[in-house]
Amino acid sequence: MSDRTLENLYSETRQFPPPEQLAANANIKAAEYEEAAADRLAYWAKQAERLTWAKPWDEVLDWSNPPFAKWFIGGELNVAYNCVDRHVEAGNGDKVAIHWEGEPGDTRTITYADLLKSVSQAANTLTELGVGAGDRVAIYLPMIPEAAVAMLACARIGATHSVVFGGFSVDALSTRIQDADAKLVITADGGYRRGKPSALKPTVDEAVAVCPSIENVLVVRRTGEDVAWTDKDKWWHETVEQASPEHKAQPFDSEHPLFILYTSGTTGKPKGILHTTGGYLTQTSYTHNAVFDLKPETDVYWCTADIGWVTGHSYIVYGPLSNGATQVMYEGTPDTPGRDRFWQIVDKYKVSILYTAPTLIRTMMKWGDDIPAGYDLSSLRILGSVGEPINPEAWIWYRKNIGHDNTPVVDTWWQTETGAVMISPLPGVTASKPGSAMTPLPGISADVVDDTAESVPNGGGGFLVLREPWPSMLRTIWGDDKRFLDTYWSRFGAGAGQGDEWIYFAGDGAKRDEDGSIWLLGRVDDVMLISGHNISTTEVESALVSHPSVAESAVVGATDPTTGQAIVAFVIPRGNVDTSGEAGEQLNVDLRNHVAKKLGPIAKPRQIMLVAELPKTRSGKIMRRLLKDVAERRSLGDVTTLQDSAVMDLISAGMKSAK
Ligand code: 6R9
Repeated sequence: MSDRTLENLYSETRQFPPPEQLAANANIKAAEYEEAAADRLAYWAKQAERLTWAKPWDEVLDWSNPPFAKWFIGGELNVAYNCVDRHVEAGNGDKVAIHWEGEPGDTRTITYADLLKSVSQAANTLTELGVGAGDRVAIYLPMIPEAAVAMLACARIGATHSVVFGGFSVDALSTRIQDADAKLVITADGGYRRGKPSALKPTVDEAVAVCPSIENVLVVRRTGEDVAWTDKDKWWHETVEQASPEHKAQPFDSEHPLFILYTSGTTGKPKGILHTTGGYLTQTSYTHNAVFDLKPETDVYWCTADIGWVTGHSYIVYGPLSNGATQVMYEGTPDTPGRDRFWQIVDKYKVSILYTAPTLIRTMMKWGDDIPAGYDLSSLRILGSVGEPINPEAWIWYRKNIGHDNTPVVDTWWQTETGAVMISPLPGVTASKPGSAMTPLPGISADVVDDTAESVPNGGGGFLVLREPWPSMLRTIWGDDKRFLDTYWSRFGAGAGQGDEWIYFAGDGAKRDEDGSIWLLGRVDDVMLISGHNISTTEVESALVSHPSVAESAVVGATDPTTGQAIVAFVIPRGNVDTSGEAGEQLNVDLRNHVAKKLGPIAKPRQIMLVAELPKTRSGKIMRRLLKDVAERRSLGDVTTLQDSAVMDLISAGMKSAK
């Protein structure tokens, strides 16, 4: 982004207050914003008391060596004890922790007592395999309960886990193992995806061959397919399931490393984001309770994320389990065996809180309203969204078709780096606007600034920053403090040699509307510069999605001789739309005019490509960088984090035939 500010072109006036009953019984009321503003650290200290500490902390925050924060200094706790043991000790051992649904339709019901047994057994096995506090363990598993068990077993013995998406390549897995110098890999023979077994073990075998730090490989049997076997391999069922179920959790220091999670970003090698113990668990537990208004006695919660994404860490494992929630965990894809799988699961388990991603919501829009309409979704009371800006039309569709038009939608902004939700409506307090993440949570200080770190006025756009440290913030990039400083702290404030305030640069564009609500506008790197105007990809995409024929879109700025860059849009039509011949050409014209009408002529796309799919990461984020390569007719850059590589071949072929 080259200019001082980002254009604000999209206007949205719809607003939805919380249902009365929900507001009256909400876990968090409006007064908490003031309470936190009056004394932020006291507020966080109060939230930390949600957890069971073996030793109380002496000081809430040590910010004496910024930007290296320490939270709850001197405190000690065990994360697994907090997520499992204490619920059993409180008499909730028989409560269901996980309703697991395998893709082929097999199911498992896991109570907190079952979880305690498995986590203890796994902790004993890890110890026997020579893994101790501070050692790193790579986890490369499908969405099976053992993934959560493996993470908790590491936490229990103080080993630092590094979860890698099941299905990432040999190269992605081996570079992550090497960067963290991991001792053990926990994997499976495979998992089920799209109706077939999908092998994992061969990838691990190849990776381990180039990773001498790995001493053992623990293998869960999931698909039962044949696997090659080496002398490092141990079956999970022959070790963990035979181990003693007695294990006493030792407390660890509040700043003990809990996990590393790699984010790929747009350039350079993946960054190992490091999270620690007390602050991370405090904020994941607090936000899961506040943002989803969790009532652990009655709610059934379902987060559709993969465990390989930070959302799976914070909102499948640590947040919900620390709160004693009952949740659904699903192994497979949303279209197997049919496109109704999600709604069938919601209906079957009477899910009351659903947390998913805009990419899935837009896919469901594309598939058609009649699919969810065929199920009883009346159990749902709160809907969440995470991962990308949610276009206003997708937000409305979600609320109307999934949330029977009276369910709050919480659009939660956060990052791997922030560890937990930072900006979000509170479902019992906030009158939400479709497409806006609204305001920072109590205790969080977010701002939208221009390139001199001045707050933009209401109605203005710029960069999203965080002005105060928060409990679940990343502590550094694993093994690379300098890159930590350069990436997040050297853009603004003290880290950039200006003033003495340390300002965290999130890398996202944002605007603040006339009421002060925050709207996320996509990655700053993706902002388009059209005739001297900074235009966000998000606003143009939202304008396209507001056309009744469009389900999903991605726009990029492609080099243009007259305007510097011009907008090229890739559009997925809704299922019932005719795109053949003349109808397709007419749609193309209509869409370009529609955007110009909605946002002004400056935002009119130069070209629109109708496509069947868009390139996405495993966590469902659109990879605009690859579309830009196509739009500028270059060969494709790094495709290793792409969910489905065939998609790019189709799009490139379409572009070639498009003159
Ligand atoms: C949790 C997660 C972080 C980036 C972030 C932003 C985008 C996430 C969003 C959102 C708009 C939201 N993002 N949530 N943008 N509205 N509600 O996604 O972490 O995978 O590290 O990605 O995702 O661009 O900076 P991560």
